Amino acid sequence: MTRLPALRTASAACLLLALALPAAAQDPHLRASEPAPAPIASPVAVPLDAATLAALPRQPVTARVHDAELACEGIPLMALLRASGAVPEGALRSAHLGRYVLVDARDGYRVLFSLAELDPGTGNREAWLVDRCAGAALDDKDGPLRLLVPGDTRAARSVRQVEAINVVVAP
Ligand SMILES: Nc1nc2c(c(=O)[nH]1)N[C@H]1C(S)=C(S)[C@@H](COP(=O)(O)O)O[C@H]1N2
Ligand SMILES: [Mo]
Repeated sequence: MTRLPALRTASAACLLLALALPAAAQDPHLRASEPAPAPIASPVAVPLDAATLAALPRQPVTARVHDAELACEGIPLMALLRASGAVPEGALRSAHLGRYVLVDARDGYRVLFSLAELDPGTGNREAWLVDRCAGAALDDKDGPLRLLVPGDTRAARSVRQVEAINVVVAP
């Protein structure tokens, strides 16, 4: 029975220690201050100037528009979004899943894509910004820039006369 007082002292010491320790040290899921995520600018205008586009790798792409098969060349939209800094490299974190890509045309036509839909690691829907089809630069009716979305059943999002592309945080 001589060990009892010692035990009592030990448990009192444990209790004191537990009270003294900050919550973060007891619970690995709690931190004293969680780093606040940087706010995402919105809208972010994607540059469409010739120098920006020329710096990106061009590839051939085909798409069916109505009954015609268009053979064009251009750059993957996602490569442009990343290179211009509008979209970060790597896996999309939660805040970016609430963003969309708005494409405006000179004739007032506009379409949008969710960023997650376009992301190769998520929806993986291919969209291309093209400037040449059938071996020639696009004319004023279609170009000088046009979107192609080869995987869409209907070509309604293959925007002609692309004037602006913005990445927007959904309200
Ligand atoms: N700027 C612009 N782009 C547009 C449209 C439009 O009205 N304006 N129509 C869309 C639709 S509904 C289709 S089916 C295709 C038609 O492409 P085409 O004109 O090359 O046949 O373009 C798409 N892109
Ligand atoms: Mo259409």
